[in-house]
Amino acid sequence: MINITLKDGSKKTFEPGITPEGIAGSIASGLKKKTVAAYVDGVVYDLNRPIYQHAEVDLITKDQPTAFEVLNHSTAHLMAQAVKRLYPDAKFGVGPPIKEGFYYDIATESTIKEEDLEKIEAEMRRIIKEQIPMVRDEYSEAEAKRLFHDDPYKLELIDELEDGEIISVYTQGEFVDLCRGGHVGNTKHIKHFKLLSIAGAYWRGDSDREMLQRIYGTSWFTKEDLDAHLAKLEERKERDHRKLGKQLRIFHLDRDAGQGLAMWLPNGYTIRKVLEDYVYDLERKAGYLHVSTPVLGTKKLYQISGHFDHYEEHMFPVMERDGESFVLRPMSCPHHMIIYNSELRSYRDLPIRLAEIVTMHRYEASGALTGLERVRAMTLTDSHIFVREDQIKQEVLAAYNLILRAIDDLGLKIDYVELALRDEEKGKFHDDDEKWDYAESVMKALLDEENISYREVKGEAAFYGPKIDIQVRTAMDHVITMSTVQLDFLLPERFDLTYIGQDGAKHRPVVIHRGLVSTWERLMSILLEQYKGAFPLWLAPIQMQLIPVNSEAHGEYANILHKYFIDKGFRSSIDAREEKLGYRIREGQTQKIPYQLVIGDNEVDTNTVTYRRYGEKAQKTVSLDAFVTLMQEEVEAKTKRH
Ligand code: TSB
Ligand code: ZN
Repeated sequence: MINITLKDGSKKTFEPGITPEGIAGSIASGLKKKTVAAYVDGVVYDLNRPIYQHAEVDLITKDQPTAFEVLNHSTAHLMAQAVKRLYPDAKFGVGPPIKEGFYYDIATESTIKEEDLEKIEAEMRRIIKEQIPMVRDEYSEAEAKRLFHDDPYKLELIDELEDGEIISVYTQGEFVDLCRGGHVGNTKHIKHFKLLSIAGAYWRGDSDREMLQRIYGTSWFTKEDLDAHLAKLEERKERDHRKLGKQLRIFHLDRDAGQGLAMWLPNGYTIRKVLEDYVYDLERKAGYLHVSTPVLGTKKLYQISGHFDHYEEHMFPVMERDGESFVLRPMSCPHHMIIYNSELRSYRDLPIRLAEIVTMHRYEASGALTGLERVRAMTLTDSHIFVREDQIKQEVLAAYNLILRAIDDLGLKIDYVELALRDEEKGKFHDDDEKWDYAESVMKALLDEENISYREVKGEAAFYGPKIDIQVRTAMDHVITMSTVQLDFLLPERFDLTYIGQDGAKHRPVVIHRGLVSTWERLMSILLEQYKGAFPLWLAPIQMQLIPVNSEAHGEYANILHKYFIDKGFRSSIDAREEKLGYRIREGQTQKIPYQLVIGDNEVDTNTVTYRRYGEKAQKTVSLDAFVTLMQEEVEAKTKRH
């Protein structure tokens, strides 16, 4: 007999070979139904894996996160078996559970298409009905290699296992797979699943190796959970800025133009221009001085700054001409340091707040590129603020508050504030411990004093200093940085920045790097997702659309109105096509235009406008003047609607 100690400390004895399922069943039939697997001495055991030794057993029930992983991993195997039946030449890469489901990488001569997923699902349902057990066996390395002799992927994985590691192989009917395990024991336990999509994925994530076909899916314990998850995915897709950006003609990406090199379409550029004017004005009023510097700089400039020591992997390679070396800048700080140094500065001049809307280029791995959210060419609402030590606190706070003001005007929701610190990773950060400790302690003290709640994250700092990052959550549930305030004692030294103090001697200023509302690219992705494309009036690329009911009878008045609105500074458009009224209205709505003005006899006769606000049902008729005032007030109020 073996002694099993359960989580609550109770002990039971069983015949050797008892399974987690057997243990659960010996306690209560309800528990048996809920149990999916178990930790046996800390190792995840399949529901049907026999236990032969005295052990501590912690049953994994459906309500635990690990249970979801076990179920999804099992469903990946189920899918692989179905794929193998349908595509006998299929070989398999890796098939792990992921946050919301699973995937499996597949190599086959056939191209699996989106519409084939249903066929695979049907085969999976057949296998479930066959109630096939998932049986675990242990192999030596030599045996495992013999078993998988014609499967290069599995052989590579076996080669990478630590010496002496137990190699487990699962047999599921005619299907055999190398796997660490944690399975639900029998295909009959899988019920509510869906295959979602198919994408290309390099073997081992290495772009020099072959491309496999990756099928994503998700699997749940109840139909309600599955349905709720699918509804969430649907809503997420509707909110995804890549979809909205196409639908609303905001930006365009093209392989020939280059990955991650986005082009702004007329609608997108209109918004960008409004934002640029807004930021310029906001900063000017807050005492910032605007400058403009080139996208190209010498290699030397970035050697002085330390970018070549700590940031080279994010930079495009050096270009040579006439014996000189240049780089596309990944940041503007070095240029701003040089501008600071171009004049003699006195303590009375500080703080000096240099601001620039900076176009810069960064090498981001192609797999990381995401629509406008993560790109390779980007334009940042940047600033470098040069301060005396005694001004650090007030200027970091002023920068932070200006950021909050902009976020409020834009009507955006933030997820949390992060304090990004360095960690031990060599090479990623400059190595002056004293400077680091001081800069980090200044930032912490400041946040604490101001009662700003934040999460500390190690390893996410800039190479030159700690950052306060304002984080937002994307439709795809990624957390990304929007705004940032960074404290830097390094670059002032690297560029030998000085000012003349009250004492007549030279002193070193401190630099605060600040990104106001991210890059236009990332900001646009955030705006699109948070507004689901229905921009507030001040940002909307087209603010009003005039629709004459009949172009002959009402076209002229519509044209007069259109010109009048344009003159008043509004972005008006007119749709006088010979299409049905209802069709034109619906099309305007898919473009999420804030105001639609339908112009018929009544409007022409009484010099009025009849409008409908996007998202509202009722139409209103008002005088032209009243309408203009309403529009002006709404633009003025930005996102603070009355
Ligand atoms: C604030 N030198 C500082 C600057 O003075 C700097 O460049 N900081 S940064 O590296 O954190 O980048 C600033 C902001 O650019 C980030 O907070 C983020 O919002 C945005 N950003 C960074 N990388 C990308 C990218 N690949 N695509 C789009 N936006 C990006
Ligand atoms: Zn900077």
